[in-house]
Amino acid sequence: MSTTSRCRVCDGLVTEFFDFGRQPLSDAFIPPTADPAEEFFFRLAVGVCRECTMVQLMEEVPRERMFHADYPYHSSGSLVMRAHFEATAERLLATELTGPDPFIVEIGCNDGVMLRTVARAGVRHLGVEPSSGVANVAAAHGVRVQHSFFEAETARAIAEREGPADVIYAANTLCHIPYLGSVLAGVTALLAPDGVFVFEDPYFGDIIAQTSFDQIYDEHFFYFTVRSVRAMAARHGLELVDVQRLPVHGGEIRYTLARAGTRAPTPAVAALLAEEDAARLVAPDTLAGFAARVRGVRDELTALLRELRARGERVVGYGATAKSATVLNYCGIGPELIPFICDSTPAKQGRLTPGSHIPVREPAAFADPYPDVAVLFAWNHAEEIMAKEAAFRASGGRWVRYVPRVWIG
Ligand code: DWN
Ligand code: SAH
Ligand code: ZN
Repeated sequence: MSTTSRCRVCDGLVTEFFDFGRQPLSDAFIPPTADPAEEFFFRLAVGVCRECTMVQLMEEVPRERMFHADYPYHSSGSLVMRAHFEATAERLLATELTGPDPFIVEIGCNDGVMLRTVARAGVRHLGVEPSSGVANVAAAHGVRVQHSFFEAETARAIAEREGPADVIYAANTLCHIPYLGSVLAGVTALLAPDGVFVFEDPYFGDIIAQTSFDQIYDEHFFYFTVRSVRAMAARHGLELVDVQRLPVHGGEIRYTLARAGTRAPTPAVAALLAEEDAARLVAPDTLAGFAARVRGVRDELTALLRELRARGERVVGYGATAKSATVLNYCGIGPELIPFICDSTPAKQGRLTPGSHIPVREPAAFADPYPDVAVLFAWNHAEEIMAKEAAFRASGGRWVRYVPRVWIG
């Protein structure tokens, strides 16, 4: 075990600041009949590059183990996210895709949640999506999709075949790609001279502010900040020209990159940089404080669940998220504390959560009968889920949340 590694962006020295220990693949829900000895584990630890400030995992999981035909996450599973991506598409159509025969490429289009709107508008588009199960769903919705990993070669081939892209877009995908240099080389090969590369991912500033340590798992290789993204862009002749904070998925930033010198950066870029500096986001004492709070959440959450069990209360989980893998495995929570988790994703139902082996059941099981307490693992969808399940609280049920702190009510 090494507490340093090399930065995947600049080759500088990365210093570890938290080790979650042995963790499974966050989206590898296993059949109850599977041989537990076959489950894949790796060391989940996170560090910061002392050269370019990029926060990243210390160890990388091979991409084919995570993104394949059976990748279970369907982006359209949340109404709020559907509305978010519809609005995103409408905005791009109205601002960047207004020229003659505009072209947009999406990296990681999943089930086509964003591109469906673009396709309906009749605008030329291409989704690049390696997980063929979700890619086929996108295609069924009229989205043009190519089953591959976006990287330099893929991008060059698209540019040759279809010409330059006015917009390259990625949501919750760029942070999943350790080989970022290859992706950015691809972006510069494919982007039109005055085009934009727009991407949105969880913001490290929000992870620190809310102690949302469950954002850290195998698929999330990078944890971006304005400073680290600006430095990464500059290495590829790109410039960070806009940043916008987004409320989705627990706090994200949408970054807009353009070829250096083609667009004037908005004041939001300097403003957020100054905010990050004032917060000393990646300073050793900030990271040590985060680490101490993570241990605190673990201790409080496990103490609460044990107390509830001792009192004979019925506890279930809600939302078998990828994020929950880190919480469950790091805290050592299994079916003895949470007998099952409800989730609306058919591909997760009837299976067991990775590493912690908690059965996943359909949402109908939640009310059959209502438990005393439900742990909300999909805390980023709290409003949507609590509204949908309003009858649970009305029946006397209580929710448990653990972001930004352990809370029951
Ligand atoms: O970055 C990623 C994000 C975009 O999606 C991927 N690496 C994997 C995945 O992460 P996640 O699983 O943590 O995402 P969500 O969106 O927090 O997952 C929500 C889960 O909760 C899904 O399994 C669906 C389920 N759900 C539900 O059962 N009822 C969600 C809603 C809104 C509901 O009403
Ligand atoms: N954009 C969607 C999907 C996010 S999940 C949303 O915001 O909800 C991350 C997606 O990235 C998965 O569908 C995964 O298959 C895809 N992905 C991972 N590596 C990729 C790569 N190199 N190129 C394109 N897509 C990739
Ligand atoms: Zn670096």
